[in-house]
Amino acid sequence: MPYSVPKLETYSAEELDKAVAELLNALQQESQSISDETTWTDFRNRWTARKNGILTQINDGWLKAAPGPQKREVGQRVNQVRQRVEAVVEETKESLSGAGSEKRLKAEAVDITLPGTQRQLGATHPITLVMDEIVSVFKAMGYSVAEGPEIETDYYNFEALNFPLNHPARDMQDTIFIAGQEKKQQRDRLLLRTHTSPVQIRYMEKHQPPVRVVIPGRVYRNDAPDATHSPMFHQIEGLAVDTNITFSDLKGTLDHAMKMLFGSRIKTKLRPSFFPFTEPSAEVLVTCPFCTKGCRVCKMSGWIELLGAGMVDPALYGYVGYDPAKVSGFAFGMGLDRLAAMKYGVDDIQLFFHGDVRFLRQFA
Ligand code: FA5
Repeated sequence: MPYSVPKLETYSAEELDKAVAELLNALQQESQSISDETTWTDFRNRWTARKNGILTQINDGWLKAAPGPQKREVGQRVNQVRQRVEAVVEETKESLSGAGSEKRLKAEAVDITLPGTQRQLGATHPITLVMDEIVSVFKAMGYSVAEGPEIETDYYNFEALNFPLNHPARDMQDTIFIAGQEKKQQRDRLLLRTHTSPVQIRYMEKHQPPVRVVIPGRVYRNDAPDATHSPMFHQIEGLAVDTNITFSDLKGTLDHAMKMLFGSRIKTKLRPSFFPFTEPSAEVLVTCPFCTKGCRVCKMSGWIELLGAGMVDPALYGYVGYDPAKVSGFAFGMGLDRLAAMKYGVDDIQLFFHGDVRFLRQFA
C-alpha cells in the first residue's frame, strides 16, 4: 500500500510521534526504489510538489488544521519532516548522477596503451634561418636585438628619418597607407612600415649611447610580386652609436659580418649611394660566394649588392635628444629575402611565401 498522509485526531505528542515515524519510514522505503532519472523525478514530485505533494498535504492537513495551542509543536515537527524530505531528495539525486558518471567513464574509457596520434614537427622557415644566422653573427659582436611595430606612424617611418614632408625622397619607397587617416596630422597617420629604419629612432629614444643593436622584422611596400619583389618582405637593420665611430668601423664591421656569413674568402666593397637618414651613404657589395669568375647569380660581375648603409645623419640625433657634437654612428639595412634566395639557390622569392610544403620541406 502506498503511503498516504493520515488525519490527526488529538494532536497529542504520541500521535504526532507515530505519524512522523510512519511518514519517515515510507520516505525511506520509497527512496530505495529510485533507479533512474524518471523514478527520481516521480519520487521528488510525489513528496515535494507544491500542489498536493506529501509536504503540502502535511502542511495543510496537520499544521493548518491544528488547534491553536498545538500549532507550535506541530509546526516544529512539520519543519523537521520537510528538512528530512528535502535532504533525501538531494542525496538520491547525487547518488544517481554519481552512478551516471561512472557509467559514462566506463563508456568513454581510453586505452592508454594504444599508440597516440602522431603530430609532425614543423621546421624553421628558410627566411627565419637566415635571420637567426645574421642575428647570431651580430650578437657575437656584442649587439643587442630589438623589434618595433609593423604598423607605424609617418613620423617614425619618414619624418624623424629626415624625409621632409612632401619631399620626393618619400617616393623612394612605395608606401601602403592605412585608410581613413586623412583627419590626422600627416606625422600621426598610420602606414605599414616600408623598412626597419624607424626602429632606429624608437631605440635611440629609449636608450642612451653607446648603442649597438640589430633589428629584424617584416616590412611592406606597394610593389607588384615578381622573382625579386614581394609586397611583404624582411629586413634586418643595424645601428651603432658611440663617441668616435667612423666610416672605417662601418666597413670593418660589415666586412667581418659578411665573412662570418659567407666564408673567409669573401671581400666587401662600398659604392656611393643615397639615403635621407645616412650621410655619407653607401651600397655594400660582396664578392660572389658562388664563383670566382662570374656566374648567373652575380650576373657575370663577380659582385653582389647586398645592403644599404652609411653614417647616421646628425639630423636624426636632434629627434632623439642626442648631442651631435659628442656622438657619431653608422647604420645599415639588408633585405633578407633576396639574401635567402641567393644563399639557397632559389630563383623566385615568391616561393618563400606560398607555404608549399614540398618547397619548405627541403629546408627542414
Ligand atoms: C632601405 O630600406 C633602407 N632603410 C636601408 C638602410 C638602412 C640604409 C640603414 C642605410 C642605413 P632599400 O629601399 O634599398 O633601403 O631596401 C633595402 C633592401 O630591401 C634592398 O636592398 C632589397 O634587398 C630589399 N627590398 C626592397 N624592396 C623589396 C621588395 N619589394 N621585395 C623584396 N626585397 C626588397
